[in-house]
Amino acid sequence: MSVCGQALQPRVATLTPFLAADGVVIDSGIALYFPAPRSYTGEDVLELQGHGGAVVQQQLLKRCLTLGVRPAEPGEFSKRAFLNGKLDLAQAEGVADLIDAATEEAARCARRTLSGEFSAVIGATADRLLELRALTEATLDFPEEEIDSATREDQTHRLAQIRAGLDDLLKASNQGSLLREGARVVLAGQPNVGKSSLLNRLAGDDVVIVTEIPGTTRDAIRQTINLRGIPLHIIDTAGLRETTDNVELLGISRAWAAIEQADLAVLVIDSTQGETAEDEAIRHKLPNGLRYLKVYNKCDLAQLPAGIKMDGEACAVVLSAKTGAGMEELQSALAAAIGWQGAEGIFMASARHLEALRAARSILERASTRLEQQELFAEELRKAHQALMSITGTVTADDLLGEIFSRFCIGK
Ligand SMILES: Nc1nc2c(ncn2[C@@H]2O[C@H](COP(=O)(O)OP(=O)(O)O)[C@@H](O)[C@H]2O)c(=O)[nH]1
Ligand SMILES: [Mg+2]
Repeated sequence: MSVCGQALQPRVATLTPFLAADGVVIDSGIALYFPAPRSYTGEDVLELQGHGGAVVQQQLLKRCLTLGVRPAEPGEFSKRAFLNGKLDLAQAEGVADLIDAATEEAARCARRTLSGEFSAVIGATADRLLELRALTEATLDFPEEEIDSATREDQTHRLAQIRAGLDDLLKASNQGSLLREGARVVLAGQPNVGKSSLLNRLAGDDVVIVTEIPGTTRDAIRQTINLRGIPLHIIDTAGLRETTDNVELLGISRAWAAIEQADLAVLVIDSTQGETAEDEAIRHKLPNGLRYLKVYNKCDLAQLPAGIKMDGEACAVVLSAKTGAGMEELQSALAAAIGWQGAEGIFMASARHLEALRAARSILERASTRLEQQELFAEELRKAHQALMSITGTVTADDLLGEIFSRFCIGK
């Protein structure tokens, strides 16, 4: 408070000069004092809001440092809030997600986690698991043959319910991780089919050079677009063909490297030619298990109607990158192909949350085969319960905390 030269009323914004040690005014601004425990971290917090600017801010910071404070580490405020019980772990991670959110939908989703909705659902599942644990541990004192069939049925029923709940939770969390991480979509195909034109059309901008000369695109070019709130990382590649041009060959090997790492390949085909033997050869060379979507481009030239069409078992999109016909349908098809089901009721789960949810699910799967050995069954339930509780941080190792909070930016 000596910086402000006056006592501050709790939680009232006070206009005050900020004073150097010799009483000279460094800046003037707003001081806000939050006495513990009613602050973000649960500790005493003083906020000084100055005019900013590199020099004045440095002077003020220096002055505060001489008074015995030190700069916070990345995530230290949220870590303290967690340690003081102001936030649980999933909520604290929601803070980082909110800051990092790349789209409005991602931000909305992170706010829901921050508000505790995700924790509440995890907590409810953990509670049901705890009840089942209690029920099971109570039977442990009896010899195996004395557990009546009603108890056994009750256990089976409860376990099935918990497992179904976990499945739903995983589904909702998987969607959240799509919102956070996005998906990598690679545009692949022969030269000159219109891959670069399609990227430009999707990005709504001239990101890539388009010419009628086959082999124009040499490098893999990345561009992130917002597809219904999901960050879609689109990679345009060199056309795949036999060539002796060294630069083009390098481009083609980069194209295959990008395809290896993609979540989805968009196979662009020139609809004036239809799917040729070369297109088929590219399709057969795709990595096993990689999902792909066929796009028949240049429908304006081929005089085909734009839209979704059935192409054997799968659906394909007929469009024109030049006129924009069929682009709406392409967006829907892309969203479906990467597994997007809409932003309703989903949670922003981190890789750590997903891992814990999957662990709990597989432990419970194993538990369902152990009903005949109640002691083993009880042990599996305990492990699954622990996995769930690690999400909200009720049971967490110290080194994990360091790892989580170091991802934050400084000052949060
Ligand atoms: N009429 C028509 N021309 C197109 C369409 N898409 C691309 N082109 C043309 O096809 C040529 C090759 O396009 P480009 O995007 O460079 O193909 P890439 O080699 O697959 O990247 C260019 O002259 C484009 O203007 C389309 O939908 N309709
Ligand atoms: Mg190109």
